[in-house]
Amino acid sequence: MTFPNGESQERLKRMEEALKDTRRLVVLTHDNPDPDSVSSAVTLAYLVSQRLKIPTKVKYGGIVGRAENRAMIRNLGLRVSPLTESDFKPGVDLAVVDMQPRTGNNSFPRNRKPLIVIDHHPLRKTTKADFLDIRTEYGATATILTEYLLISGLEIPSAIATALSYGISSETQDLGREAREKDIQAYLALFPLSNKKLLASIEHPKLSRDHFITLSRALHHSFIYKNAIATSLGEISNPDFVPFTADFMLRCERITWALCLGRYKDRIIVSIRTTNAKGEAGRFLRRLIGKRGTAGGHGMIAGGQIHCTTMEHEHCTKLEEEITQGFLKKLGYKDAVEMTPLLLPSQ
Ligand SMILES: [Mn+2]
Repeated sequence: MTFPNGESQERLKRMEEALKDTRRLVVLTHDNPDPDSVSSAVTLAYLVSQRLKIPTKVKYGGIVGRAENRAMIRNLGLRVSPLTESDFKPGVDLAVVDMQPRTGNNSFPRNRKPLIVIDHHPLRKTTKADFLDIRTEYGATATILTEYLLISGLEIPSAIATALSYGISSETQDLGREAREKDIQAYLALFPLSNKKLLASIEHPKLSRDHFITLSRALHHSFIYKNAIATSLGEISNPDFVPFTADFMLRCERITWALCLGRYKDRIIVSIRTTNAKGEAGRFLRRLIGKRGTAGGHGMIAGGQIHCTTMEHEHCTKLEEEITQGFLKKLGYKDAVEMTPLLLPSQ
């Protein structure tokens, strides 16, 4: 099997045709971007600015919270910045990566249509674009962008190769979660071009004291029932603590489903993780949250949010209990079950 195959060649051509009248481009990631979306966005910006000479900026909504993601941007000198109102002014075309508008996890304006959408999440009915490249069979959006980059014939800067390697490895937990042959091939193509020292500095960053405080809270507020674990973090200073905690708790022995909830600004952030490759976590969480908010994801990972009219403690606690009970019910534990603390007093 050749990598990349002719399909990406064809798609790159069509993408460039879609950009023929573009004078300026903004590439938008999802809110609180992860390494997959950041590396995909900077690679798209590099392709467009180098090949078509179109001035291109990478923008994100929310914050970059996770220490690894901050290290990635800082140590690789990636040019990404928070979104401002003026990014959406007329005359600027918009591209989105690793997300689709109107799914609740991004700040794409409702009155605009993106020129380009490149993503590996399932296509939503509402998604429209001049150029659409959705590949759900890929473990990472960064793999799609790696194919474009390899086909473009452009020189591959070490910072971009390193960013994409980390994008693929973190999205797939070192190629173990939802990674397919394409992801492995992309990673292997990038590996010789990546800066190993910088890669290590991204994977093992210093952690804030806040991180340890939240970790302690997570441990004390985790409850188990059979193969399920649920954690309520309460108020958090950094939305990325929620997916981080869900990943971490899933490592507990015998646990195959993890739910984590955290209160951030005007919403409750929800993450689901499962070790079940057929878990359909995205659909699971969309049904669990229902009309209370929005959610998305894929086979083994999913994220969502519940917008709250009030963040009053009682109200949030009640909502969180509802979600936790719903989580257990969807796993087949029909009656209201009693969960036990993860940290039982030592015997
Ligand atoms: Mn992704």
